[in-house]
Amino acid sequence: MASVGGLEPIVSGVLPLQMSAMNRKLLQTLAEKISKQVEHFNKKEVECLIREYNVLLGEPAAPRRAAPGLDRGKFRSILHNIFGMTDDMIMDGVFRTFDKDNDSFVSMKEWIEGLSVLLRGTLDEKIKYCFHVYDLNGDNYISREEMFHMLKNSLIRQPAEEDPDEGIKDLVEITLKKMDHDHDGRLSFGDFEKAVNEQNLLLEAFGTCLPDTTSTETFEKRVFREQLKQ
Ligand SMILES: [Ca+2]
Ligand SMILES: [Ca+2]
Repeated sequence: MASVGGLEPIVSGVLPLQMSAMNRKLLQTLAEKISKQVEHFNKKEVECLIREYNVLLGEPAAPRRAAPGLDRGKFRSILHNIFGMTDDMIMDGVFRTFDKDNDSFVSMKEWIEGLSVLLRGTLDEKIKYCFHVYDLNGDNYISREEMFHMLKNSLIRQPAEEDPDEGIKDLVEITLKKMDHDHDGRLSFGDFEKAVNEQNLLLEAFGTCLPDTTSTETFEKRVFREQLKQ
């Protein structure tokens, strides 16, 4: 079997073990239930995503006690290794956005819901997702300070620049001018939505939080390959 990005041998080795841990019938029932609640994936695809989730989750630390989900560290390494994300602040935002019930773990359902936006979301769904990632303190606004932190984090510093913070402050003001439609000095969801609809490139204005086409295709090809075989 050809190795896809070095992941194939690990996945093949773990999969039978995981399958015995979760009864096949149970898996199908669960996949059916989730596929009715989550957009963009059919039942077979949900089944593949559940298997992938179990592989990523790994062996439970205590026997017979299943982990409540992917913790922040595990989730961040997935974002980095599979979807090529590099920015810690943004990855924390993605974690917070996936973890809808805010229990510090990404559950199976939260994993599939999040991926439905990441891999196949409509523009509207992606606007909601990105806004949530960028609203670092969860107060429903992207503030000047939040923009400053994210832009500072994502920009490569020019060594010749005397005061790099000044350049970023300028960039924040330029961005606000472009996106702050109601002129209150911060971005509401309405501001963000309007700006991105007018200019789609602004969707990831404050840092990469969506996978590029290549990593999306690679992930789908690998994870859904079981389905293609059947
Ligand atoms: Ca959760
Ligand atoms: Ca905020």
